[in-house]
Amino acid sequence: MDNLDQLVISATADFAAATEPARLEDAKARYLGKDGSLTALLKGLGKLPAEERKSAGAAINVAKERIESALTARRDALKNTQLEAQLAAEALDVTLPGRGISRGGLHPVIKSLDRVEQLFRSIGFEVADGPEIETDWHNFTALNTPENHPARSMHDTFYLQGPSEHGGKVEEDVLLRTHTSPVQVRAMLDHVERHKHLETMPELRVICPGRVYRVDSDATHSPMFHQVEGLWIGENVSFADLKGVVADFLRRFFESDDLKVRFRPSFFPFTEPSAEIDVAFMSGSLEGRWLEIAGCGMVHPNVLRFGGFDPEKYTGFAFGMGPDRLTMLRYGINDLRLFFEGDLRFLSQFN
Ligand code: 2NM
Repeated sequence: MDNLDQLVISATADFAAATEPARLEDAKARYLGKDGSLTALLKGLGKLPAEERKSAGAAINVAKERIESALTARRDALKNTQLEAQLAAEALDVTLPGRGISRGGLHPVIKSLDRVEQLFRSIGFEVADGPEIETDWHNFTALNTPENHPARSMHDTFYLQGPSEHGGKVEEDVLLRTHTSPVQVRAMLDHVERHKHLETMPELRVICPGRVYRVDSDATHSPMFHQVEGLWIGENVSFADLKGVVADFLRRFFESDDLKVRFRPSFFPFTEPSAEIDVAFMSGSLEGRWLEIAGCGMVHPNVLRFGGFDPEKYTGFAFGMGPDRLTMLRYGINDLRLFFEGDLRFLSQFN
């Protein structure tokens, strides 16, 4: 075997020993590179006698081509091995079943609101809604809230536009409603407008569920929370009616007949007299503890008048409660913030 055959065999063996592309290129350089052994032979051609040069050159070129084709074959082989490894690592089992599309569900507080609506509809109440951005008049003035009342301060209410002077007239403030009572003011005005041609108007029975806003944020207060308020106005509506309607509602809402309900004197600008409503469960982890659950009272004559009703002829009761709190009690939830974080691990438990 001559030198050239030796060189081809040794190059082919070196190429075979290279198991990654970079090593293969190193091996190539040893033969075909600037200082490679085959390149040295080509450079040596000039020193040969003229009559030997042609055949020696041809032989070297044959060897060069054999080395180059061995290199190309090894490059292809390495590329294939790499591709196969990648395909194996990233294999997709296209026969696996799909993950499916998960169905959305109702938020637990919305479920409570739906339940409250359903229970009040069953005793003849309508459900009303109104704007979340309210006028100062609907949110405070019509509800008999005095000018200096703390609820009207910037520390308690989100105002969207401060008072500004226009041609000497103070422009009306707008704010994020702090309760749903302004919806009831609108319901009163609307009711009176629709029935003013009658000697005696039909009764107004309405509940107003929705989002309300206050400047308050900690473990038990969220700047946005929910409220549902109820209102019943007629010719002979009494505090006894209020007690019956509320106690019956609470027993049906909590699906419990052994539920104690008590009315404790209190104060609200929009009702007189006013009361807090407490409940006590007779079983379960909260057994025997009085829990404040709602406020209520007989609608103040000034509020009736602002709503267009003659307080000499009509009386009414109103109440307001927090469906966030009702939901916590109903499901045994201990942190209000869970409702507003949007964590599916929490929310999906209710659907
Ligand atoms: C409460 C407590 C007591 C209330 C009053 C009215 C209106 F508009 F008729 F005057 N709506 N809701 C009311 C009364 C709300 O929430 C704690």
